[in-house]
Amino acid sequence: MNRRDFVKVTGLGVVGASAARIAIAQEAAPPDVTLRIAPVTVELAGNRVISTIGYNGMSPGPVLKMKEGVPVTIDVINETDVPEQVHWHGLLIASDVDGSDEEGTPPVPPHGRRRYRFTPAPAGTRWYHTHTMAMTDLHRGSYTGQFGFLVIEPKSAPGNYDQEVFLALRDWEPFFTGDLVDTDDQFQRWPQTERPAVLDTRPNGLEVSGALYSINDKALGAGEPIRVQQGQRVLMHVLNASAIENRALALPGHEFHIVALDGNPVPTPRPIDQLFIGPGERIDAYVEMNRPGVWILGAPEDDVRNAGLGVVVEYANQQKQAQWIAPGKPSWDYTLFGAAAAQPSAAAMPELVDMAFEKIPRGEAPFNSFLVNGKPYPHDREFVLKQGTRYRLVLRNRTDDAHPLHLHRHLFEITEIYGKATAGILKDTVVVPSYGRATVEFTADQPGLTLFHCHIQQHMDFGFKALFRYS
Ligand SMILES: [Cu+2]
Repeated sequence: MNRRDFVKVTGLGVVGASAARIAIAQEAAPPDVTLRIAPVTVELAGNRVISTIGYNGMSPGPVLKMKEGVPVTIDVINETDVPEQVHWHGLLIASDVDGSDEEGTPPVPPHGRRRYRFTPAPAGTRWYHTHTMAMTDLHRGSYTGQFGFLVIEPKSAPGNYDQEVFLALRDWEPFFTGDLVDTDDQFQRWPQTERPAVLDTRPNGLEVSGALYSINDKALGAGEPIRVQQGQRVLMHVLNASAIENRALALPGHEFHIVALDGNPVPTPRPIDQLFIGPGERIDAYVEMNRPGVWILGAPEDDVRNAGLGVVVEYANQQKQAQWIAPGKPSWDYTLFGAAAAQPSAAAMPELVDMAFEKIPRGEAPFNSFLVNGKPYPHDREFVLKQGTRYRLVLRNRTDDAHPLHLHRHLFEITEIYGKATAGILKDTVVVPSYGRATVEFTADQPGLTLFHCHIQQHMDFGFKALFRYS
């Protein structure tokens, strides 16, 4: 017990009332987890050291492990000069601890602290990260190193594997550019149901790009390789912790057996040779190590991989130069991992909510802005949920970009994407292709303000968000 706690406890006798006694005793009890937000330096490679804000002196922060259904107490200490928010991404928790100003979560004051208490659920690979606005400050919000994995362990043991690794994809040293090369469109074609008859040809505003990349805190070639042995099954937990871009990942000669998306087991686990993952998303996949050598697990684009987005996978007793082999045409498609779609009965039809997203080029010059259903944020009288009702959100992407759309505090089921019906894929973030559409369903069973937004920081900050409320 430190001096401060001691002072609190002696104060008890003065208060007297038993409810206050319990509250103060809880306040004085040590937390299960302490997160300290403070400046850190990250040595991405010997000659590349960056300054950012991290958790507990690191970026990424520690892998937090919690048990499903067992309440936790987390103390967040903010040693910076600005208010902070820690969002527990993918958890079904109350608005006042979810970590979003928009939902009314009290921030962690500058040079202050805040105690969070919640019951972690559901089991699976979740993550935690800052949720402040950044606007034009590229040293704030999710441009910083405030992110980490949060694993909620199930009550029963998960599948078998020999080794597990946590791989958070990141970009660093963001800058504004009017010259963004978007590579999302290399992926499979889809019906462009939302493509306007007449395209907006006004010049695009400045967007954000990264100069350096890493997996966890190391650029490709720096740090330790992932050491494996032939015959091992390695479970990879992949997170795109970027504030900026969708990413792909390949490992020459190996396949990723997808078992969960956003931490939730998929109905049809199966292998694929290349991952595609938007900011905020997680993929759990195991890899059978059956091709001895020294390989680069990395981004398929040469410039991105060479700027750091990769890690070496080294089999035991192999000492050659790490090899990269360009992967074939990507085939990523969420519906590969879904179940056959069932036709809902007319009586069980969910309530329809249409959301159309538009980009206004240089709408907040020199930056773009975004509208939802033709209107600016917050939309809080527009999207009113009735508790217990099943909703079908039709997400209409009327922009020339793919957007990772995230719903707080709820899981949704993808029922249609790329023009294909599917079922059983539960997620909290979905990448809706450019001029394409995704349909997702969820049950309104988490009363409280609920934020919905694009997980690309600049898009969110410039209007790509909506607030759902319960009636
Ligand atoms: Cu976006």
